[in-house]
Amino acid sequence: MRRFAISDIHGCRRTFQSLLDQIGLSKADTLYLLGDYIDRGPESKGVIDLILQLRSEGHTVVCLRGNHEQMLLNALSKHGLEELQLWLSAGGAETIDSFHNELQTDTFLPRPYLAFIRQLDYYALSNDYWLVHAGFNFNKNNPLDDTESMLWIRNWYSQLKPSLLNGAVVVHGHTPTPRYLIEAQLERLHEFPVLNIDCGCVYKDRMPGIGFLCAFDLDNRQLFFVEYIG
Ligand SMILES: [Mn+2]
Repeated sequence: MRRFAISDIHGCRRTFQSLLDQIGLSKADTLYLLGDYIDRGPESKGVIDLILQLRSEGHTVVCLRGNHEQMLLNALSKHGLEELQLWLSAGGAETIDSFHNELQTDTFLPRPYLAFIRQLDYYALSNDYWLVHAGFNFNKNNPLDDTESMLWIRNWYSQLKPSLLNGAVVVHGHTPTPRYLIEAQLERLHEFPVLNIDCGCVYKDRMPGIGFLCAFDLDNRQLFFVEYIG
């Protein structure tokens, strides 16, 4: 029985599948997905299909909310042109493409996909880990009160208050980080209990060291990487 975390899949279904094959995910394992399933990459619909398929096969998959899922919900609920444009320009156009002509006039996305996105949690606590998309706002007395920061925050490490964690480690994504820096973070978890597992899968070739989807084995404290395969 192992626990894994993966973040920022961004429509890269084939890479996601390949990473699941590499870790040999079993039904006894728990898979934590830290948000940003959709946008930018080629198969946003396919990523959600794969998650729903894993669940229907009996896998335990805990899915958290990313800022990209929130942007989609904002575009739908606020009916503002600005919200819609913001989402489309942040990769939402590719998500719409992935649904081809399956968009619906009453719900926009077919119901199972919309229901999946609406039920996403902001964070998960699992024994010795705090799991979240972007990070936590440690300027709050209780960082677990600030859901907006959980989706969007960057550059928060200097505000970290390890005493609030009670020995837990924060695992997050959201900010693309070169593979060697992720590996370096793992090496010094005992002194700085935070690990960013977003290796910029969908941004391959934009920056050296990124373009990998990363899985973290929470129990064995081991990292797995698969290079973006389209
Ligand atoms: Mn994000």
